[in-house]
Amino acid sequence: MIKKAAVINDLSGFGKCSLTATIAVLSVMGVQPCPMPTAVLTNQTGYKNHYCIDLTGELCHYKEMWGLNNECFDGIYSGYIADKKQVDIIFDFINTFRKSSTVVLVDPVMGDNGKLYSAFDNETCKKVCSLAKSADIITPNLTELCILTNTDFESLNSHCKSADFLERISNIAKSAISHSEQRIVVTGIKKDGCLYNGVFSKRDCSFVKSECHGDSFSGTGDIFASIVFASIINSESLISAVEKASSFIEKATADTVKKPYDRNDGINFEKFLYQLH
Ligand code: PXL
Repeated sequence: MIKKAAVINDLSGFGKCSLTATIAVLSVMGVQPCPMPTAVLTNQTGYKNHYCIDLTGELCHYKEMWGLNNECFDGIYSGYIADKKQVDIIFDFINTFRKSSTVVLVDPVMGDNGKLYSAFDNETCKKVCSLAKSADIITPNLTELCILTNTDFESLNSHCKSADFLERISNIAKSAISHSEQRIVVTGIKKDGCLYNGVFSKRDCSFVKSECHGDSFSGTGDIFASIVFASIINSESLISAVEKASSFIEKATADTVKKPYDRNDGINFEKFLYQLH
């Protein structure tokens, strides 16, 4: 039987993020994605113009119908939340479908580069932070780690040239672990022209280093989290999952910056997907 995962995220027409990324990555990695769309957008919200069809009122039908059909999932992935009211629905969904073997990954999508995404306010962030606590794995970027831990991003990032920058991040990440089995992957840490991804559990901590190409692009966090998620469902170790995700992003961003680009359009990941097979 093919492994199945519920993927709770938005569908954006442009930006190569959210479901567009997750469906592609999971499929090529042999995991069936079962999408539960939180919203349908013309574009991700970083573009100058976008229109969002919020699906909060429809989400309850997924639990109901999938429950009636006796569906079950090897993994549940939650990403972009279009309204704070969605968090309670997602909690309920997870509580209904989670078994001891289900991998629950929460990507606490809230912001990047020290700023909240345009549709987010403090109330929504609080709800996303509460959802993150219940996950087996969370994949915040540095901005989101700061929100999760009430850390000031600017003051943390002002140490980015210091020898102890990664150690500071380790201490903060460890403080964000909400239960003994939870693991945290902190993505997209920029230091000395390189990119680091940190992997943390109660006992262990390590960093995977890669080359940094260009800006912080739309969708890279979603592609990264999707590769980690599918790898874990496929019984790989977390560190090898992060190495795989990190080298994939490195290749696709290196290819993207060869030509003029707009960070909002995301990265050339399609042509490398076959390598995840
Ligand atoms: O990749 C994160 C993301 C997902 N979905 C939407 C977004 C963003 C980031 O801007 O706007 C709609």
